[in-house]
Amino acid sequence: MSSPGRLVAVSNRVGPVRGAAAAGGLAVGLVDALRERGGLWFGWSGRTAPAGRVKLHQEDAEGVRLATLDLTQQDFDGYYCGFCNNCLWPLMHFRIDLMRFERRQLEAYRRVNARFAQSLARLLRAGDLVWVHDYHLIPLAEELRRRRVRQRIGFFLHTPFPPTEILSTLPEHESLIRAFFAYDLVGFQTQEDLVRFQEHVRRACGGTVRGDVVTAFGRELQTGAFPIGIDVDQFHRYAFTAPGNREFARMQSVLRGRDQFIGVDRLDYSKGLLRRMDAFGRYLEDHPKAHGKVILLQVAPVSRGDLTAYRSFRQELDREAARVNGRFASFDWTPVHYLNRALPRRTLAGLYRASRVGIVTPMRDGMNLVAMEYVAAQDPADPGVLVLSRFAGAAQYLREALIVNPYDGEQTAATMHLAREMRIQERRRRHEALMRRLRARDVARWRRDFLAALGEAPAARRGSRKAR
Ligand code: ADQ
Repeated sequence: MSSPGRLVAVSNRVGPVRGAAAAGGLAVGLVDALRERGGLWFGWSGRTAPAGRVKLHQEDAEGVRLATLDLTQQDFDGYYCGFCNNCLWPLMHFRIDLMRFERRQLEAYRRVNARFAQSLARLLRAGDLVWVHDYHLIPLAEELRRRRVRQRIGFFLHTPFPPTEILSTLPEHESLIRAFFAYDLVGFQTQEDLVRFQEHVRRACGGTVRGDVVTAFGRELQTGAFPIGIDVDQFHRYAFTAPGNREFARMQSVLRGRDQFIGVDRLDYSKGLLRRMDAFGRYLEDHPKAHGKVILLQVAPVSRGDLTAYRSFRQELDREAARVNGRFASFDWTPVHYLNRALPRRTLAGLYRASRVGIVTPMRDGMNLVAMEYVAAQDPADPGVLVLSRFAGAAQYLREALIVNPYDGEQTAATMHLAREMRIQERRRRHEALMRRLRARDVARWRRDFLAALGEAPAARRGSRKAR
């Protein structure tokens, strides 16, 4: 049974709706569906306000209603900087060495989810399909159910899901996992993430798994893998029309025949930037003939700059880039070009196109859209080569990339060489196959598949939601 109702998207950050494609991120995936169904998008306003003055803001943009709530400073610190990004983010990326758990922050996380639920419940209509995004909002459905919300609610996790041994290090993990069971559908990026979730429920929560249905805490939950994708043709167009093609031409004249390797990542420890820099240094060490002929352009805008772990990581990366440049640069060649800036997506598309090799080597990543954007921006007649970490979800799908283990610096360096030297026939063959894969799993399919599965979530299960 498919629902004709509105789509209600919920995510930590909302919008933009106008120019969503140019802004990238989640907006690309959601805005079309919200427009088609005359939807509502709910989340944090991005602002803090004193406790008595926290407001719900509402506006309409191109047929989509945006509803956003302020946070108090205390909630911002405890929920966003604290439990979300100092505890759950490292945990989801298998970095328990960086995980900081404080009960006060867990309380803020629950409090913000409860506030979101309270405001959102009032805005919902019968027949709405609610789609909640990412680790910030895991307990949202539980809070909505407490407020007698009966509509179908789905959840999609954009990060990886960790193995049970790692997840069990989180104090009170059971309450977090129980919260998943208030949803009608929970979706993951890859089959591996899905299996890890199911394994955890079986081993740590005494649950059972039958096909995609997971039973625990007295409830049944539909689960599935829904790999996210990009709008392939649109991104390709960005690289071949103004201003992307101008950026491409400008870059080519700056490069003057040199080969460019490109990395584009939020400045985050999960993205493998330190080891990438090191592997590039190793590549230069091993291939003196490449000196003066290759540069690595690393674009890495500051992200979550309020957090200590991110600040010290940035300093380490600055030092590592300086080390490689100090070791190899000559008066007319600087091997590492490093920009701490966000760039317009059309500019990015031109830069990808101008790069002989795309280096995407996260230590752990839910999917990784940069890998897909790099492939989509290439010229099919003379395409570049993608070097991709096996620990990005994208490696499950993009089989014709050169797959590396980012913990193996020697292999990564050797693969950089292989990528640069690859013959044109081989590059074309791989690129063609990768484009077929991108098209088969683009962002429209991700959205369609998830919403269809949510629309079909069995009504009987929704009726029996007695907590144990
Ligand atoms: P992110 O961790 O942000 O996303 P990613 O999938 O690579 O990682 O998406 C980043 C997006 O930001 C890309 O569209 C990229 O073009 C853009 N971007 C990066 N650097 C930029 C810059 N300097 N200027 C402009 N734009 C830039 C999370 C998960 C991923 C998952 C996505 C989607 O961590 O694993 O793939 O959500 O589900």
